[in-house]
Amino acid sequence: MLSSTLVAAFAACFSTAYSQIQGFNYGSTNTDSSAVTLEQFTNDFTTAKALAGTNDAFTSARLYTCIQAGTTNTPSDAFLAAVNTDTSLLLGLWASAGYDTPSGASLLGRLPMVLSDFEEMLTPRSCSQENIDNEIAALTTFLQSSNGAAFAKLILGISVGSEDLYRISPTGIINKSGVGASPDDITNYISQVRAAIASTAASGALVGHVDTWTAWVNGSNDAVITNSDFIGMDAYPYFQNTMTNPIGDGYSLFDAAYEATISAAGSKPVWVTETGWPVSGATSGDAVPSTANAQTYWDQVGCGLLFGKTNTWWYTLQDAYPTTPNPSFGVVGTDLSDTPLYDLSCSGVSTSASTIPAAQATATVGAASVDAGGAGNEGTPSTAAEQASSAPVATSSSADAGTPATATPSPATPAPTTLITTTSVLPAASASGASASGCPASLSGTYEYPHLIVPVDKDSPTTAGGTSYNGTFSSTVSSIFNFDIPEADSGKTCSLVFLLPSENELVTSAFSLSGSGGLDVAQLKSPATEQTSYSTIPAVESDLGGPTSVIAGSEYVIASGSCAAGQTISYEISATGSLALNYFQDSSAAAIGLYVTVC
Ligand SMILES: *[C@@H]1O[C@H](CO)[C@@H](O)[C@H](O)[C@H]1NC(C)=O
Ligand SMILES: *[C@@H]1O[C@H](CO)[C@@H](O)[C@H](O)[C@H]1NC(C)=O
Ligand SMILES: CC(=O)N[C@H]1CO[C@H](CO)[C@@H](O)[C@@H]1O
Repeated sequence: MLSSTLVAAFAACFSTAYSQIQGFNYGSTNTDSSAVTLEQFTNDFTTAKALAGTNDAFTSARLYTCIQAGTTNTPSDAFLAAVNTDTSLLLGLWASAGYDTPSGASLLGRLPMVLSDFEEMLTPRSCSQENIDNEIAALTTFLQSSNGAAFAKLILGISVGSEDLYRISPTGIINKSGVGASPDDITNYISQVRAAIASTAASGALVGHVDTWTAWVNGSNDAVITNSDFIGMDAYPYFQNTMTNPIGDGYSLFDAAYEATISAAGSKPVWVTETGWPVSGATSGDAVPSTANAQTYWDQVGCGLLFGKTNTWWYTLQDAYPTTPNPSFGVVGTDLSDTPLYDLSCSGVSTSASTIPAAQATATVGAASVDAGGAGNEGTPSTAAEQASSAPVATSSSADAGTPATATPSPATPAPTTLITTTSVLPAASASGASASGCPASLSGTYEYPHLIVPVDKDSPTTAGGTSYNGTFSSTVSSIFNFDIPEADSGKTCSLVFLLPSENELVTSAFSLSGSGGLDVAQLKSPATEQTSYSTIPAVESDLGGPTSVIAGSEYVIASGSCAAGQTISYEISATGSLALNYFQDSSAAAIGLYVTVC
């Protein structure tokens, strides 16, 4: 009953200011380890909504645990506070408590011991399971209370765990980030949570997981992606201290992490569950905490890239009560106040890329390129209890730090590449000065695939070809491709690429190719529909030309320019010469067909 319809409903409510959810992260304890009370949660949620400059857009809370601090499995007071203040929730269940072996002492009472007692002594007991049982008990108790129905309506998603996979990775271990959990554990707990809520008012809630971007792009964790309804990503350029990470690179580092995660997530939505820049604390690599830098990061990453475009829970409203941690990320200090430490209004911030230094130059990333670690972080909290409280965990950087996607190896066959650079073909909202060099032809980074392919036949001019999986180009048939360029690509560079692997590279696709000739590509003034026939092809906006000779084992970059974010862009491709090509458009294995790569 909740799921995406609810998300859509919420989005609609906030559309005056922002069309997606904005919120902050809320720990269960204060910096002195005391429990956050009902009154505090209530004041926090009320203050977040009233923050000067934000247009009342910060209406959501992400929690790390369902358990009220200091209790075994009493529901968090944040739940009632959310109901009372109409605050939407990304719930969290703490999923890392490790394993323990029963102490010999606890078995001594059984003397004399039998073999099974010794076996029990040696068998690790999952404390995490006990912990998840308590988390689930707290959640279901509140769902069954008199406030349960109102609470369920506020749930945007349920995250099973937080950065558990980061903590078992080399960088997490080097940085003593504390106990983590394996991908198997997380997927197991996800099933348990789904089963536990199935008969409650929250049945159908989106269930997923939150982790650092480095964990998401690690293929060994793919099962967690497969089993999640959403992907929560934490990323902190501040902590990427083995890379060049001054505030001037904050945007590009974040964007690279975000794009890599989106790429790894496939069809799953990626929500930004933690990011921010500290207002005070130690320097981390080149990253200097200050309110001025926190302001820059808010403006460029928050206002420029995230707010209104993707569900975002910023780190954070307040992390400095009663004492100030090092580093401290709060947009308010020790005193809770709706007057922030810096300007949150996004005023003077244009979302155009030109206001975002260095973004265009370095934002590309090889999604698959998480090699063994090497990079890492500092300042991460070391116990689960601390973690569940409020501290952000460092986002690790990977060893490929600074290696843009353009350096990723291209497919096996050495491919002749025709590069026809046109800077205006993918119309941009503004001339952003995007680099004219274009994006990689390979699909190793972010890319868009066509949402509609329509063949049209000159010999059958009034027949609507309808939707097709194939691209077909011959002396009589051409194909029209519609691409929906997401808002999120605003300010980026898009390249239109045509990929034709050699036959022996193909696994899940096939093509037939005969004759000789090239392709002629035209951008159309309006998108095609399933009813489009040869006689109703939309007018040509511009002729982009194309490769004069198409041969298998090639990648062609047809045109590059600023992404037409938020628009549907349509291209007609015809054959030249005697070329006849019919292929099954497919992005898995060896990708074949027409795509827009984004960088
Ligand atoms: C990748 O994930 C696996 C499973 O979570 C983990 O054991 C491994 O250390 C990770 N590798 C890196 C480089 O983070
Ligand atoms: C699509 O392409 C595949 C591979 O060449 C071919 O087997 C199939 O018949 C084509 N389908 C259509 C409708 O052209
Ligand atoms: C606190 C700590 O150990 N930080 C380390 C995290 O990992 C990186 C890279 O291995 C080190 O540079 C940090 O010193």
